[in-house]
Amino acid sequence: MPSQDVNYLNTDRHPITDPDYVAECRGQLDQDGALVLHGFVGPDTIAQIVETFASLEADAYYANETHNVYLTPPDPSLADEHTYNRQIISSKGLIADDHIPAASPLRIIYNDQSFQSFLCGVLGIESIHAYDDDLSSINVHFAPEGKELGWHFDNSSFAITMLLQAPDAGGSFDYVPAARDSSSGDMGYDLVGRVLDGSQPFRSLKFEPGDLVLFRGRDAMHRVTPTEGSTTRLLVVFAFNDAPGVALSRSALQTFYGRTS
Ligand SMILES: O=C(O)CCC(=O)C(=O)O
Ligand SMILES: [Fe+2]
Repeated sequence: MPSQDVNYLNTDRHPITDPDYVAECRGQLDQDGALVLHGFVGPDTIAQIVETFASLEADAYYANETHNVYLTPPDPSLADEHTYNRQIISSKGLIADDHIPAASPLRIIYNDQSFQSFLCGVLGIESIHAYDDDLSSINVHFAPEGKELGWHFDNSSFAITMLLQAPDAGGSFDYVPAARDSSSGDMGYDLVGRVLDGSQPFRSLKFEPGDLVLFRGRDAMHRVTPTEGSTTRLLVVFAFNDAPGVALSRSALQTFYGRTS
């Protein structure tokens, strides 16, 4: 039986239930560390979502703290100037899962079985699960003029995002593939330091509203440059785990959302 929700997804262009298409996407993600599926959701649906979130912008939470690139607390045994302890600014805001309307197409897409099966196939995982807390699963990021997301590595091994509204300028997604190797515990201090000093070349990933982006952000160092102009950059992060029952700790929830429930 076809999923009732599938009409939000452009399955003509992206036949997500076709095993050959899944294999093609998986090959590209493995090769590049990133996969952009252009026009995954159509412009009418995107316009509908943007309209809803424009009125929610005032509720967005802006964490007013710096962080290191590893998103961990500083190590007092290392110097403040050590790459591990260098502090980065992230000023964008967000709306957490519990404030995403129940009827939002974002929630329907997130829960869509064919979408989740597609992600499993592309990511090479057995099963996929929402976060076991009220805040983490679907987040909408807001970057009005001047706001940014500084250089970092993600905690999760994969990230799934979709741009909802592009800024007039700025808001570039920049990345350095394999800047560290988390599986071997290699922190990549030399390379990370050069990136922070601005002396290391990086790539930029191009995507438009409605494009689905899959990204291995645990080892690729990445950032989003400040928004320029009066149009807010709006982006949804679909966060999943490959095991059930995973929740962010209370301290992580407090850091990312300013609250724990
Ligand atoms: O805004 C983006 O394009 C990337 C978001 C991101 O890197 C993150 O949420 O960790
Ligand atoms: Fe990230």
